[in-house]
Amino acid sequence: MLDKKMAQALNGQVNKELYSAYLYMSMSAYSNRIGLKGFANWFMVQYHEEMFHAMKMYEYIQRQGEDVILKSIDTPPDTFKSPLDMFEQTLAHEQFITRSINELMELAIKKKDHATQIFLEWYVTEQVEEEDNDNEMIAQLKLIGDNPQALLMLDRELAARLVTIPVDFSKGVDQAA
Ligand code: OFO
Repeated sequence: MLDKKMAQALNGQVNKELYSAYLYMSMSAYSNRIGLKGFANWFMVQYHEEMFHAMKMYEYIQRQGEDVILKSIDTPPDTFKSPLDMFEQTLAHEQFITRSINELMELAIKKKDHATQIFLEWYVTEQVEEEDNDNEMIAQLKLIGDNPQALLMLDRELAARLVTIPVDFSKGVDQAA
């Protein structure tokens, strides 16, 4: 059973996760356009992870007997100044998502909704990992600076990023196998 306000807030988060997916798909398209296929792969993997975040919440809302109400998704930016700019925008977006997850958790605590608190813990942990990944990428790109050879080496490394998304959305990405 979900409180109506909680269900509405979770539905709002589904929309934010879908926007995240859309944003990273746009970054993937831009990376491909400027010849950085490894970055394009990194962001496409991120797109799949975000779709998983949205679907995990979608599944939880329904499992708690509430309706999923989909709203329109905002248009993401389609050009970026540089790979560093993409990752700085990614980090800023993830910090916004972290604040949003924290607000959901605060609402669940206020409503004494223990099931939703336990459910949201997965997202709290996930956000720490996401921000850490982005900070690492920003640090590496700052070290690379204007060195195209080093950028191409990083691009090759990012081409190897893989993801396995479980069909059972109640699981985590790392539990897919
Ligand atoms: Fe990137 O964690 Fe969901 O949005």
